[in-house]
Amino acid sequence: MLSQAIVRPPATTFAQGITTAKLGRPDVDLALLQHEEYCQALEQCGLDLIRLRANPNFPDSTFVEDTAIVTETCALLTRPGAPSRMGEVNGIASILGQFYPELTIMKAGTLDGGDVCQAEEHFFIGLSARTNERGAQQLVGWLQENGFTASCVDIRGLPELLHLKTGLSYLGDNRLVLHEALAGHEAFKGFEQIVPQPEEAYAANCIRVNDHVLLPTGYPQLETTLQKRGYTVITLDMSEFRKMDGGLSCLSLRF
Ligand code: CIR
Repeated sequence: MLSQAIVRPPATTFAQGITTAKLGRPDVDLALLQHEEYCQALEQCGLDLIRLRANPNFPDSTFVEDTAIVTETCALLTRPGAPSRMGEVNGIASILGQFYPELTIMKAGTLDGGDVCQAEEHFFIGLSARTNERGAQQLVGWLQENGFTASCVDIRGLPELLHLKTGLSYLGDNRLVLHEALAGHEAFKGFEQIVPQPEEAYAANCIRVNDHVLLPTGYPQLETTLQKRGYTVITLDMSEFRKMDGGLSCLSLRF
C-alpha cells in the first residue's frame, strides 16, 4: 500500500520550462487548478500529501518524480539529465531524508526518475536523452544491493518518448500499459500488455494508486479497457502539463 506522496505545484515560471510538445504556452492558473485536482485525487486514494512550496527558480520543479527513486525500503536522489533541472534535487533531499534515514546520492552519470518504472521487485530503466548508461548502471547496482532486479530499455531511437514512463505504466497484477513502440520489447515478455490505440498514446502514462488508476481525461477507449479489467478509474485533466511534456506520474513521488 502506498501511504504518502510528495508534490510541488507549478511555479509562476512554469511556462519557461523545457518542452518539445508544440501545444502552445501553458496557462499557469489552469495548471494550478489541475494540480490541485491531482492532489485531491491522490488523497482520495488514501495518500497523505507532503506539499512543497512552488519554486520559481526551477520552472520544471513541479515534475518531482524526476529527482528521486523511492521504494518501500530505500530511496536514491537522482542526477537529472537536463542541466536546468539538476538543482531541483536539493529541494527534495531534506524532505526525503525525513522518511529515509539512509538516503543514497547518485555520484555519476545522469538519470531522471521518469525513466524508472517499478514492477514489484523488478525495475525497468529507460536509456534516454536524459538517462545515460553510467547513470543507469549506477541505479542497477544500487537496486541489486537492495534486493531488486533491473533491466534496461533503450528508448533513444523513440523521440516520441521523453522518458520510459511517458510510454509505460505498471498497474500491478502483472499488467503493463505500454506505448505501441515498446510493445515488442523483450523486457516486457511475460507481462499482460495493454497497448492504447495510437490516438490515445499519451494515456500510456497512467498511475495505479492503491485501489484506483489515475488516467488523463480524454482517452475513453483505455478508460473502458481498464474498467473492464475491474479498475476504478479517476480521470484528470492534464492539458497544461502535457504542454510541458509532463504526465500523471511526473507530478508526485509516491511511497
Ligand atoms: C522536462 O522536460 O524535464 C519537463 N518539462 C517534463 C518532465 C516530465 N517528467 C516526467 O515525465 N517524469
